[in-house]
Amino acid sequence: MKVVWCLFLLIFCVSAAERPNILFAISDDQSWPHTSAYGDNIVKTPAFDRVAAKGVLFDTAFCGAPQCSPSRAAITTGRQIWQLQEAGVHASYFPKEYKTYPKVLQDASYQVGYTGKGWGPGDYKHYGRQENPAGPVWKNRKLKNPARGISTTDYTGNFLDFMAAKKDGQPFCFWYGAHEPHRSYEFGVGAKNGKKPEDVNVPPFLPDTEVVRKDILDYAYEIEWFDKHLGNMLDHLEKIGELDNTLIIVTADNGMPFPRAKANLYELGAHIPLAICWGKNFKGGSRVKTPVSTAQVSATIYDAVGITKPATVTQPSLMPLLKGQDVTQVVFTGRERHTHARYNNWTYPCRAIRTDKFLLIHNMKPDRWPAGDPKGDKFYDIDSCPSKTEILKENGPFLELSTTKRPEFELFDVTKDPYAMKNLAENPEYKTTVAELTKQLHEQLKKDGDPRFNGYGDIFESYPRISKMRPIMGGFHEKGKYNPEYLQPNQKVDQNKIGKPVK
Ligand SMILES: [Ca+2]
Repeated sequence: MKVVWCLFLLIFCVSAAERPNILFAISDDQSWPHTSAYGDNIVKTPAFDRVAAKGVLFDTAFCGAPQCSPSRAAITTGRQIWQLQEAGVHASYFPKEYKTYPKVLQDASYQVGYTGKGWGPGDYKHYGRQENPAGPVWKNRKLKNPARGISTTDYTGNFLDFMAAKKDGQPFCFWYGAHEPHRSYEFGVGAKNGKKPEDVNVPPFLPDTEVVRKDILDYAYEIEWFDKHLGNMLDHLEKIGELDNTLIIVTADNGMPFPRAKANLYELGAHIPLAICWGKNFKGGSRVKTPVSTAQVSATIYDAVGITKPATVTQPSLMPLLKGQDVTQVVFTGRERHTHARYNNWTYPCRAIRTDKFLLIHNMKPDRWPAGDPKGDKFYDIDSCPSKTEILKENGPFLELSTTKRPEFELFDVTKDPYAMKNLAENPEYKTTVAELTKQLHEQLKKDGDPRFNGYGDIFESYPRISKMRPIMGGFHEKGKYNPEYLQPNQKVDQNKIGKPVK
C-alpha cells in the first residue's frame, strides 16, 4: 500500500506543474435561455458567450435542485440531493462526511478561494466543517453598486487579491459566486438602462403586464452584472497567460426567481445555463444536447486535475461529453423543503427525470401546496417580487398555475412545450411513456439510496431550518432544531438540537 501511495505522490508531483486551474462561476437564480449564446434578445452576456465559443455550450443542463443550498451542495460534493441528508434541504446543516472538491484541491496544494456566495444559505460549521464548502472567502474589496439590489462585493477585486496571494506556479481553484440575479431588484433599473419592455418574451405562465415586463428587464440587468465580472476575470487570466490552462465552468444554481420557476422542477426552474471551456482541450463552438446535471461538476474537475475522485462522489464526469464523445444519459433532479412555507415546516418533495424529449415530475405529496400554504403573505416558496404581487392581484389563472395543488405525476413534451405548461400525464396516448419514465426514475432513486424510496422518506421533514421560521404556518416551527415527530431510527443528530414536540 505504501509503495502504491509513494508512486501516486511521485506521479502527482511530476504532473503538478501542468495541473490546470479551475474557475467556477455561478450566478444566483438564472434560467437557461437567458444568455445571448442561447439566443435571448434582452440579455447580453459576452463573457458567457466567450466561454461557449471557446468550448462547449450545453443545451440541456439541469441543477441538482432548483434552490440555492441543495444545488450548491450537489455541485461541491458530486452527489444528488437525496444523498446529502440535511444538505438536501434548503438552509440547513451540511454533514461533514461528504468531501467537497474545493477542499480536496486545497489538500492537493491548490490555492483555493471564493468570493460572493459560496454554499448557502445554511450552517456548514455545525457538524465540524471549518470553511464554506466553496473554500475560504475573499471579501475585502467593496464597490459602489450601480443599483439597489446589486451586491457591493467587488468580485473582480477579490479575484485579483486572491490571484496576487498565490505562490508562483501554484495552480488555483476559484469559485466566483455572484449574488445576482437573486432578488431584490431596484424596480425599473433595466428599463432605465436602455432595455425595452416591448422586447421581453414573457413566459406563458406569467401575465403579460408592464410590471412583469419591467421585472424581467431588472432580472436581465442583474445577469449582465454577473457576466461583466466574469469578463474581467477572463481578461485577467488572458493577460497573465493562464486562460488556456484554466478549466472554466459557468452556470447558475437554479432558475429565475419568478412564480412557477425557481423552487419548481419545471423547465424555467431547474433548467440552467452551462458553458465550459479549457484551452484547446475541447473543440471550440461545440454544442451538447445530451441532458446533464451540475451534480456532475465535481467529477469533471477531478478528471481535469488528475485526482482520483473521492468515494463519496456518485455522479459521473462530463469529460467524455466535453471531449466530443457520444454519451447516452438522462438527468434526475428533485427538491425537498425550500422555505418555511407549510404547516409543520413540511417539505414539498418532488423528483424528476428529464430526457431529451420529456420531463416527468413525481410530486410525492400532492395533498400539499406546491408553493406553500395560503397563509400569512401566502405562498412563501415564491420570492416576494412585483411579478408575485401581480398574480396575487390578478387572483385568476396565473395564480393557479403557480400555486394550486398539482397531480401526483406531470409529463411535459419539452420539444413542443418548452415552458412545461401542458401536463400530458392523464392523456391516454402517453400512458406508456409515463409508466416507463416513472419506472426508470424510481429504479434510479432506489439505487441511489433515496430515503423517499427506501422506506424512511420522513427523515427530510425532520431536518432543521436555520433561516427565518413562520409560526403562522402552525405546527413545528423551532429554528435550527430537528422536528422530533419525524426523526428516524438510527438517525444521527446532535441531541441538543432536537426540538420540542408540537402538542
Ligand atoms: Ca439561487
